[in-house]
Amino acid sequence: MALGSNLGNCHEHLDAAITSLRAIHAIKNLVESPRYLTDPMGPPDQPDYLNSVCEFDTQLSAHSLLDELQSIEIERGRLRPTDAASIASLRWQARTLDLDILLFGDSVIADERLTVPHAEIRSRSFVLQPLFDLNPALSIQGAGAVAELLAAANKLGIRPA
Ligand code: A4P
Ligand code: MG
Repeated sequence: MALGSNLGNCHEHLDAAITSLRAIHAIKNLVESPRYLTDPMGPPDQPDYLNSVCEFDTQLSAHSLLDELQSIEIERGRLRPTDAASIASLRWQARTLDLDILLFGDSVIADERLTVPHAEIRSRSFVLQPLFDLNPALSIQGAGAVAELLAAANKLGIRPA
């Protein structure tokens, strides 16, 4: 799972997300990667991001996990518009907390709510680096070894937080 924040007290948003995830009974053995400060991808007139990833065991389905992640985002003040115009204008804009499912075991999911593995996982060094930190031997279904993807990705703009 990926965590990202670039509005308000970013460490506090990530800490709160980790605490909320640990409080869910169906989530066990959660480990967070180191955190990184990263240049914003998307509109440049926004603060740098604080990014990390975490892994855990869960009995939740991927869709139930997404429900949990979205309610944690809303608890931390994330605006989630429902009309198409606002969704389009807020895409990749600054946010208090963004929680994405990167991988769900070896599952491949493609429906109207979920794309797993995450559609952008192979090119984003701000998720590849912390994934590599947690598990250097990790391989992504359909994309290959994280170590190789990271070597090929542009690592500019990523520094330890
Ligand atoms: N969705 C589909 N697949 C997934 C998944 N694997 N995990 C759907 C989570 N959600 C998934 O997401 C929009 C919809 O994607 C959800 O309703 C869900 O059903 P969202 O979180 O509401 O919107 P978003 O995050 O603004 O959109 P998007 O396009 O997913 O943005 P990204 O890809 O999350 O990028 N720069 C840096 N340095 N670090 C960042 O973390 N993040 C973003 C956001 C932009 N720039 C960044 C960073
Ligand atoms: Mg998201």
